Amino acid sequence: MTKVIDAGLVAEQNDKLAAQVQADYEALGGVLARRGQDIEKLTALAQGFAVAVPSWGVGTGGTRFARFAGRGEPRNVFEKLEDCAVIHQLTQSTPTVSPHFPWDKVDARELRAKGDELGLGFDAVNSNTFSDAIGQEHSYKFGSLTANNAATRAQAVAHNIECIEIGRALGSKALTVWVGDGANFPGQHNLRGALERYLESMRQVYDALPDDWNVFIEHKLFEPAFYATTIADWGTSFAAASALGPKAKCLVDLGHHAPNTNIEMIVARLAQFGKLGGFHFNDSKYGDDDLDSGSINPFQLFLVFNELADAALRDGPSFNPAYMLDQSHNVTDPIESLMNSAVEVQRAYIQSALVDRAALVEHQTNNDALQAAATLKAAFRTDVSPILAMARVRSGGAADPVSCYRASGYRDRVASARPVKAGASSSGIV
Ligand code: RM4
Ligand code: MN
Ligand code: MN
Repeated sequence: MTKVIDAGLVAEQNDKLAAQVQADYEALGGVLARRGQDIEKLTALAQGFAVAVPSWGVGTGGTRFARFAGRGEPRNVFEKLEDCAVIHQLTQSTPTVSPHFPWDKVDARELRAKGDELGLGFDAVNSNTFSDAIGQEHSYKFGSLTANNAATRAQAVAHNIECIEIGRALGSKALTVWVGDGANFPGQHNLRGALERYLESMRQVYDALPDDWNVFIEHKLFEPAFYATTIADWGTSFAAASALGPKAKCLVDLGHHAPNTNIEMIVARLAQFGKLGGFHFNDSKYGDDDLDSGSINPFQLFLVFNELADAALRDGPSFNPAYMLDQSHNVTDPIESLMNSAVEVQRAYIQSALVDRAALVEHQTNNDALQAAATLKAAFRTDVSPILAMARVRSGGAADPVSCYRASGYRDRVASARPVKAGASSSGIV
């Protein structure tokens, strides 16, 4: 397996921090022992945690106003995988990549071989019928799976089925479908008719799923449809997933809700009814901001994981939602942002494991709202960084991923090896 960052450099960087990591770990171990918690178990949990990296996240994103290209951005999916391998090597928590088609379209066997070479697998494949690909016959300007034009719908269905085929070749087990379909004006289309067409199209995609596959339906409140988005909310997503059948589940992208929506409650509802397929983790202040996970509202991320911990206890191993990041980076080095985000999601996972569930149940039973809330806060306030650092070091990663990455000079190296492509896109997501 090719190591993208020199293993000697990682070991050297870790050595410099070893005494500090050990001291912090022992101190936290003492605090947790007084609370009756075994730090070793938590470290093992952290080592078992994994979240997929979005292939599109390692490029610089952009907005509809402009895209400011980053140095050494990957120019194709093979280079994207190399960047993803850096993230996994240093964090030891992102062993898979979630690819997007047609953006990442190449020979699937070559792509899988590149993944194997770098020690990376493939998570859910994402289809794209929200923009037109070069040479495509029918435009998605007025919709894809919901389009009025039957040939456009058929083309969108065929693309999703092709994504399943590529995913099979990559060893993936799920297809994520997000469509921007909707209306920008009242009256532009029939609200019910659009959803009927969506279901008819998705039925064909569903029927093409292998037995051991899932399709994840991703809802989003608005954008690019600013008046009415066909799959705008978890209710519509749930109705669609229920209508399609057991292989269809709902995907919660944390940025796809109105501000202040109680997302953890949506998570609890979907889990209760067996329809929680997975996540796109990110953070937001206003809309689909695609900011780094935990950068704006880490308490919300913790509360989401608190519901996941509860569902895992109730439902056992059958409860197994897919974890993916979905972010766009405009002002940071995407590798650094994705490493930080993986760590933040892992942090919320470990904090949720710290919740004293017996005490919480007792406070709930006694209607002791103050102590119930304090029980959650006690877990959230615990700085589990020493556990995360120790987990990384034990798994062969970096005690401090960002400083190790900077010390490696990877960005400078790829900046000279990957000169900016002439005519590279100047706006929008790449
Ligand atoms: C959408 C949605 C999808 C992602 C695209 C790039 O807003 O989050 O998951 O594939 O953006
Ligand atoms: Mn998403
Ligand atoms: Mn989004």
